[in-house]
Amino acid sequence: MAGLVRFGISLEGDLSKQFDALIKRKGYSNRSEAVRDLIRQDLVGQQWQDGDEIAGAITFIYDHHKRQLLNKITDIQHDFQKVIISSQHIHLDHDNCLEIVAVKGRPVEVLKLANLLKTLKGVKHGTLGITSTGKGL
Ligand code: NI
Repeated sequence: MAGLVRFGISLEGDLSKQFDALIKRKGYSNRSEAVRDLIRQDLVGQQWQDGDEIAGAITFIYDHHKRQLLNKITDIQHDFQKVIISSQHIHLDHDNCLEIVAVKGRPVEVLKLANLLKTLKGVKHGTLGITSTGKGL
């Protein structure tokens, strides 16, 4: 890793106030850490756009009583073994299951998997959290 580089940023008064309020609300210890996160966020977005290998988590909830749905979810996950690095099933309550699928791979494959799972009938809600493998950040 290269050494620390310092540079100044000029902001309009209003924007600066809003930024400080955001830092406080999010709990950053200082402006530098907040700026670093903003930059990394943009870099991660770039990695996705460039089709680089990325990491993420697909999280979804579904109706436990729909047995056919369980089979479909399992079938889909077996088809995406190269992308899935781990999955966890949590019995939320009597009726609902929560599943968290950790993924690593090309964005196009990860998106395909996330969309297949999220759009299954009986899946009530799903999200894809995207991050980076950490390489190059
Ligand atoms: Ni369950």
